Amino acid sequence: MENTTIKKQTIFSGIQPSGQLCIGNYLGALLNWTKLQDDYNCLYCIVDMHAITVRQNPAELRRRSLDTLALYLAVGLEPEKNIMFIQSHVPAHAELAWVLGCYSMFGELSRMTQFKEKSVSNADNINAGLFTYPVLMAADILLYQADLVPVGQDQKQHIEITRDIATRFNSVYGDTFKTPEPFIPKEGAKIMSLTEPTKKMSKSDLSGGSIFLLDDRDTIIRKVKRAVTDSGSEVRYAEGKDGINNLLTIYSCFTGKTIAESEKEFGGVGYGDFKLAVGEATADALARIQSDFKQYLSDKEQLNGILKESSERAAYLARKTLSKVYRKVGFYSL
Ligand code: ATP
Ligand code: LTN
Repeated sequence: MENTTIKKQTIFSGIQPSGQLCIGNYLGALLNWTKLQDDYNCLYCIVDMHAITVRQNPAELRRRSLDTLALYLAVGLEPEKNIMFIQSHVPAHAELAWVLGCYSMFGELSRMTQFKEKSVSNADNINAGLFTYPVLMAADILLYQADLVPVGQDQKQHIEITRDIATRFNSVYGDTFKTPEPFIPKEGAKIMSLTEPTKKMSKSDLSGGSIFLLDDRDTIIRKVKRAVTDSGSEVRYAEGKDGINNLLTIYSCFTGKTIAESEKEFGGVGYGDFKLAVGEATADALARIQSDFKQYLSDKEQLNGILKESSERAAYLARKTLSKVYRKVGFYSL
């Protein structure tokens, strides 16, 4: 009989342990990761080296790295199906980043939106790491010959530059890297801040605009109640209604209903009652994640075991690509 076995494609993605994960990270990235784990070879990284492009408290960074793994597990990523590891545990990421830096152009890095935005929000620390951030991200992805990269909308530009770097390298040295595709959810790709609905929600915003995955029920309901909306009264998805559009998106992501169904459900209902429903749906969805998180976090030995085994598997795969790259660029080997 003909061999019909199809090799599974590879997925790589990562989240910075730069704060408590928020529902933007969950709906834009993590939720998709859980859906992909059965059909792909998946590597999910905790990118601590990216996190230090912004000043971090060392003790907190250490703690959050482990919290992030516990959250990966709590949202349903199974250790048997996914390689979940910490970036700094696999030195090949830094090693490939150096090489790729020599094939990345100053001009293209200067055009990155995230660099421009973070240069404004961290004006006192516009360091070289912030500038070369996309090069390290390209190394993360290209090391594993990833086919798909599930991320939120904001990372699309970084996947594009990854593709450009890969293509440039391949054109000089012959086929070396696979060029990856972004995988962005239809709904939830860009969850906006509750207090400034024209800005993306982010885990490092501590001003009340972000709902964190570990926020308790009352906090979630209070934050949604205070969410900025418009002066109208109709729960409808429309231009100029950024706040309501965002709440409708959050509601539909957490309940599995479409935007149209949600609009219908709240026809004739005031903003106050609608906000309460959004808060409750969010809190309900997060309650299970929170109780699983506590359980996973209480077993540090299990978490360390997962990290150790995963980083060994990742290092093995990464080394194969790195050796090929070193050979191609002409590094002498013993
Ligand atoms: P920071 O505030 O520290 O810059 P962040 O909240 O932007 O962090 P990242 O670690 O940069 O989070 O991103 C992790 C993943 O979450 C990425 O795939 C990113 O695209 C996605 N993501 C981040 N914010 C949102 C959002 N508001 N809506 C949808 N996806 C998001
Ligand atoms: N830059 C990403 C985090 C990240 C990443 C990656 C995502 C680092 N390396 C590789 C996908 C693939 C961000 O979300 N800010």
